[in-house]
Amino acid sequence: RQAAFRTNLSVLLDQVGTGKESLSFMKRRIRRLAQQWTTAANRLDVKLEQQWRDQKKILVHVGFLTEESGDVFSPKVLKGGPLGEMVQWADILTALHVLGHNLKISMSVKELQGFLGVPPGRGSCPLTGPLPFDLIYTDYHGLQQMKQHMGLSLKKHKCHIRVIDTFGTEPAYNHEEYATLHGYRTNWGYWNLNARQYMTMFPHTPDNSFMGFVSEELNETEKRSIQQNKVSNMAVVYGKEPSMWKLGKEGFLEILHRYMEVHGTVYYETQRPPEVPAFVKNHGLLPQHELQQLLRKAKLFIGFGFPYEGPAPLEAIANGCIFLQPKFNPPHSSLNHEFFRGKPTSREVFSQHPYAEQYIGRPHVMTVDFNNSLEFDSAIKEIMRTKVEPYLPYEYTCEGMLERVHAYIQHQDFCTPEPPFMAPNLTREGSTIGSRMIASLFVALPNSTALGWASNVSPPAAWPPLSSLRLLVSQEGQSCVEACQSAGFICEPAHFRFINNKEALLEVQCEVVDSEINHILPAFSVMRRECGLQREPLLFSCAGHSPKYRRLCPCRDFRHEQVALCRDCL
Ligand code: U2F
Repeated sequence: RQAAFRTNLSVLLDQVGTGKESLSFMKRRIRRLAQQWTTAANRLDVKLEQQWRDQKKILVHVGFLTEESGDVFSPKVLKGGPLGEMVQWADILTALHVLGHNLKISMSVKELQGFLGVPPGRGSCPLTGPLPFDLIYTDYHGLQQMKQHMGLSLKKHKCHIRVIDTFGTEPAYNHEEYATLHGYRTNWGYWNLNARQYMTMFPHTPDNSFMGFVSEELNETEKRSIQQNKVSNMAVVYGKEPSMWKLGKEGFLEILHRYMEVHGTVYYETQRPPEVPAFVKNHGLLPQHELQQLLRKAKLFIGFGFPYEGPAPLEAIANGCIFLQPKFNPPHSSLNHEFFRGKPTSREVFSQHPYAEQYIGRPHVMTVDFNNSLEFDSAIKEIMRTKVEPYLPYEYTCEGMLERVHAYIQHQDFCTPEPPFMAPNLTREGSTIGSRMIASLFVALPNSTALGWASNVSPPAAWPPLSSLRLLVSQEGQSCVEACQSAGFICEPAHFRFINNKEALLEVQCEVVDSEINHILPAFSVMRRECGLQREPLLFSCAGHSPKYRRLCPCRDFRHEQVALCRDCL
């Protein structure tokens, strides 16, 4: 069946259910953004020009909100607890509904069992028949619950699963045996999924798929009125929990207060939290729409280093604030910071909000060393005199999210075995390389004929399409994430299988070519003239790097403000 866009959200609102603050928060959000979703659906409908879209049967099982997982989030919704996850789930549900899919929503193990058709009960009772869904969106808690209640059949059906995973999972942590043998074992990873089945909140690592969420959009009139009503000396502090204000913040809060009126939205019960200085005008935790109103007046939204990578800075920038945040030197990661410890990634976080820093940047975002009071002082002054327009990257608009989720649903397929690989007849651009290594080697693969498939045979359908592939060799110690980025591309794990061959290594003049199980492969050691190909496709990793190795990297182009999609991806 063809999926048809839906603009009425009442069925969805009924499906979400009642009885918990988290559900009420999500429903309020869905209602508040309803108009925005409708406009976006109409626009995307026109943009896709009647393209056929399969209607999928989709189950959404929100594991972290189930009683069985302890649901620590719901009781904190009105008390300054994390809301980012709820923002994202509300938006995912809305996107799937608006795209016209056949949606079932489960927030308890009982509902999960009902939808899957497994008999209720505690033990592991395998699902015997076919899976009644094309796709299941869940999280790590939900995955664990499915394992407990679907038993062995989970393995058989796991290609249909998508895991909403805020901070991301790198391939080395995802491969059970490899993680266990090489020190990448955590409480979360080791599910042996294709790493692209993990879907993140920001485009952290291209090894995973970027799901995202949406932020409020403004029309031209609203933008103009916001710019006229900005109070140039008004700052709002990012941090709704008193603990986010501790940790020696007094110094720079004092400096900030010299120039600006400081506002906060810190949760409190009866008394003002002692962490919040007396000069701060604390509004208490605000409902989302009131926070937006506050941000519309403020000039500056300032982060103190925590929470990491939340939605609020995007909302602030969308409402015309400049986001000022601390640089982290050394970077924070699971190796040195409590918050990231045990998370299935070694990603290094160089500031409180790397997306804001890398993808948005000046004039909307300023990332400075907060320990350097001169630098901090001059940043404040610069912010007060800089005029900025409200800005929201396309990928965080409703249309951008619908477009991306639509593309994933129609094109990502982890169930059909990939066709046997045929070595492409790589055409090379640029001069002869000889025995000397060049910094980067681009290979254009313009069409199927150039890839060595006879012109009367259609090439295996690859998504993203092969036309987007650019082969590049990293520097020693550099990952493919960085190598592709520094050339203006993005690493595309789906393309690894096309470059994991001797032909791609042709110019390197390897003395030995081995095939091994290691997440930095394909790669080669310059010193030893040893080349290594990857033997385990699950370990293809954009993130992997190793000091003495140069990696072979499958990069691809990407759309402006829609990094998840290549030019020909729609
Ligand atoms: C992130 O979670 P947080 O909930 O701490 O992220 P924030 O960026 O602070 O904000 C989430 C939402 O809270 C709303 C605001 C955002 O949409 O509009 N809000 C509000 O309604 N009222 C207020 O007074 C203040 C904010 C991240 F998203 C999680 O994944 C992480 O677990 C967490 C820790 O790093 O950070």
